[in-house]
Amino acid sequence: MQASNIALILVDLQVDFMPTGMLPVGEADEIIPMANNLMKDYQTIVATQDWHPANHGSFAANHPWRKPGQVIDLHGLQQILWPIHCVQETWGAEFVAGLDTESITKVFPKGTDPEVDSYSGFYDNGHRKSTGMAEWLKEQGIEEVHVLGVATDYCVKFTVLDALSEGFKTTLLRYATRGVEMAPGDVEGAIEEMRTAGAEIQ
Ligand code: VGL
Ligand code: ZN
Repeated sequence: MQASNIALILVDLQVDFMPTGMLPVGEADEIIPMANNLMKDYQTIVATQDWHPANHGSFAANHPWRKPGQVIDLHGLQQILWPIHCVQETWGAEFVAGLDTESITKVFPKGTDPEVDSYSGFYDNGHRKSTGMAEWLKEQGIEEVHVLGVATDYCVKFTVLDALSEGFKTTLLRYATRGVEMAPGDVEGAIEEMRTAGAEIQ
């Protein structure tokens, strides 16, 4: 059992990020049994849920003649365009069927504003709006977080970096993460960034 001031953060364990989903992350399904096992050891478990409206600006399909992987300026921020994924109220946005969702204490949706993406579970990519996760964790007396999920090089990375800047002692459960690896080395680079920022890597 982990101490009661330590929370487990599950990042985006949703249908669309699994190997058969709309934004597939290789071997992401391997995380599910690990997450179910780990959850038994924590009293506070939060899950982030990528939760986009259909008109979200991160979807290539919402920009004429653009395709996934291209980068555009979205209201002043560099935005990588993605396939349509995790649309609110659709199957793809659901947590993976085998995930023990009963054990999740609280869910934090993100990416709900069509004008700005949100990789981190704490803030949007412009760092303007909080999801309330940091405040909520602090209210519960949480001082340390352990992070797993997808994608190592996007939502996991930015969640870990924000956790550190919010003052949480932060561990990346690397074995229970999988990455997009759009370019070779992206996952390794993300892990080094997290380590440099002060995260412990397990
Ligand atoms: C993610 C790209 C777009 C992630 C979410 O969960 O890492 N990546 N939306
Ligand atoms: Zn997304």
